[in-house]
Amino acid sequence: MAADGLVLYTNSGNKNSYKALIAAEYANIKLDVPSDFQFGETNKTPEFLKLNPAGKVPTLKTSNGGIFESNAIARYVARLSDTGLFGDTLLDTALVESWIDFSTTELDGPLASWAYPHFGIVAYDKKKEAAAQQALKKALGVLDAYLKTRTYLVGDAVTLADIIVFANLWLGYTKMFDPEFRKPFPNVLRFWQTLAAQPQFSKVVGSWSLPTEVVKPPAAKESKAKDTKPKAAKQDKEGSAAKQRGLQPPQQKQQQRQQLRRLSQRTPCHNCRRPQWPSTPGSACILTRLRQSSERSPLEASGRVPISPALPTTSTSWVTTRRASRCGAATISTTTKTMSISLS
Ligand SMILES: N[C@@H](CCC(=O)N[C@@H](CS)C(=O)NCC(=O)O)C(=O)O
Repeated sequence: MAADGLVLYTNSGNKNSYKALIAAEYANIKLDVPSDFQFGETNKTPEFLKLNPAGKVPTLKTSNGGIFESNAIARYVARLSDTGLFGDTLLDTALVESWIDFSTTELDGPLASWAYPHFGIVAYDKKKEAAAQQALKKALGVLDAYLKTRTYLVGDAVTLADIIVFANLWLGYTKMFDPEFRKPFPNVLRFWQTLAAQPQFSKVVGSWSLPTEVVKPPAAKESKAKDTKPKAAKQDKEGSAAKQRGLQPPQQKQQQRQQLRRLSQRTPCHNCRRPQWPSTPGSACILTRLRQSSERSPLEASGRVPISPALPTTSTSWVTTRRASRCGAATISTTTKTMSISLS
């Protein structure tokens, strides 16, 4: 039976659209799926936004207006004829709704958090992945125990609860659940495979196979996360840990070490043999330069300190300073020599 004017906008292979398409098979109605739908374009047009203000798919166009959110679309389609997809009693209907909500929050949410980074949809984060996997395993454990004595979730026939749980586990059983992951949940696997074998399901989803390994996250994103984040985090951590211990962060320490190395490499002035800084082997120290040449010193050039060509006497002295600092449990003492020049 063709339902008048029912158009389902979706990109192909969208597991959320499977919900309405499978329900339509049970309702024995046809949903038109436009083949010219362009994801990211069609769903952003003003006409589309009138049907679904969020501009997302799936979206169902009826002769009276649009319906959005895949569960709501599936519910609407399941009620278009006497499908039995809500069970036989009021309690059955409530349980169908219970499992639909469970599926959305406990299965779809964590599975999406785990899987989407593996498809490059969002950035990969190891901690988030572990948390999502843990939450998903917990929910699958609940589902597995419940299905131990049951073929379907509510009653003895397929309901909308089965359809929605099936669709929400689609990415898992086709891309993410490798043999090791699915091993503790044999009843969920049997349930899912039983549904996949139903003609109303297989007509929509086509062929599929259980994954032998988990889809790998895009290499670039993973390595970027590995290369930059932890390094920056490590430096940050070292820096703040050092600050907490009253020490300088690592970059400053490195600069200090370089400066000390430069100072220790002083070479004698070719004329007076005094160690000079900055050190350029074979060159003259500033005092020699002032004495021997007509070169104007920067001080003289500034006009603030007039220095006559016949220089007055100069005296130099080295001041040794010791500084102790703490590095972890050890005390480090640094000795710095400073040359002071006095012109009289
Ligand atoms: N909770 C929604 C999810 C809808 C959704 O996120 N759809 C995605 C594709 S799976 C979309 O249309 N994204 C387009 C966009 O965000 O612009 C449902 O169940 O229908």
